[in-house]
Amino acid sequence: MDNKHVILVGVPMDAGKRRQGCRMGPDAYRVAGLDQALANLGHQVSDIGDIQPDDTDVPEDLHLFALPQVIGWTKALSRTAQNTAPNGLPIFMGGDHALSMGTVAGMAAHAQQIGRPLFVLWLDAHSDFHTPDSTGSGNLHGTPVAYFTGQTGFDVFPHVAAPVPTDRVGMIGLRSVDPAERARLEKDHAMLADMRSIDEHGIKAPLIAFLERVRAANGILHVSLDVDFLDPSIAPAVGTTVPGGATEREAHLVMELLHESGLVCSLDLVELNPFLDERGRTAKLMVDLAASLLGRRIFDRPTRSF
Ligand code: 6HN
Ligand code: MN
Ligand code: MN
Ligand code: MN
Repeated sequence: MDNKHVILVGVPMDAGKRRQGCRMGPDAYRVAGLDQALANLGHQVSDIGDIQPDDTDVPEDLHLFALPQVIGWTKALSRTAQNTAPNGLPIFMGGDHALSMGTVAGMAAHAQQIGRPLFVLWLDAHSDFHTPDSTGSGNLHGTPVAYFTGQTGFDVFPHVAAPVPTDRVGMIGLRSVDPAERARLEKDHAMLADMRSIDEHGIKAPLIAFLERVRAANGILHVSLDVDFLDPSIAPAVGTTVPGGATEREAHLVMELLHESGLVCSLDLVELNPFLDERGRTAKLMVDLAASLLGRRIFDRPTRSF
């Protein structure tokens, strides 16, 4: 097995939406034993602690929740991704999904440095493809994909040095996409696998097709895992639950196939709200999924009671 240097980055970010609690995510992953689960697989694991947002003098915006804070986080996270990626595989322990503005922008800059294209796998009930103009909620966790693919409307945000073309984004698990996002997605060409198509054809086929494209382009792959990708019955600790999500085995299969691909360079674990959890079950499931992505095999899963 290939041993990696895994770099855990705590991102206690709650600025991407009004409902608070995701700031407790990094500590929930630590309490649930993420570092030990990955070390048990033979990896070298470093936890660099929690990072903080940069200061910024951008003014508040009436329509957008906590805009200055999100911009400060985006700057700090882009820099952290670029600084950690050359030394290992960063896992960003969120924190809400607005953190992916910074992590993906930074990973894309890193990919450009090493001369390989970055691809992004978005595992989420939502497409998070709003712009600051189209968002109805004003919650910026609904906008990261539009930001890092270089859509217009992000003028006050840090410039994205290496936007990820939309056709290098794959989305699996979709079941709640707003009309403005849908219009934009139909115009652009992300690889989309909604839950209807997963019910009909399974979750393996679209993932394998996407991974083949990454491999053919000699790309590297950033994975962004939103807790609400999972069905709320197995992962209640998220503020934006949508019924009809991925089952435990579907999610593990995705992670196992990602491990076998050898293409993953970085991972976001986002939207865990420990305030909404039941005896840590969601945090533990997310740790188990990260372990599958890093090579834990099916027979080595722990027996667990709640
Ligand atoms: N997430 N489309 C909704 C909105 O408020 O823009 C929900 C966004 C959910 C965000 O999944 O990270
Ligand atoms: Mn999301
Ligand atoms: Mn979501
Ligand atoms: Mn038994």
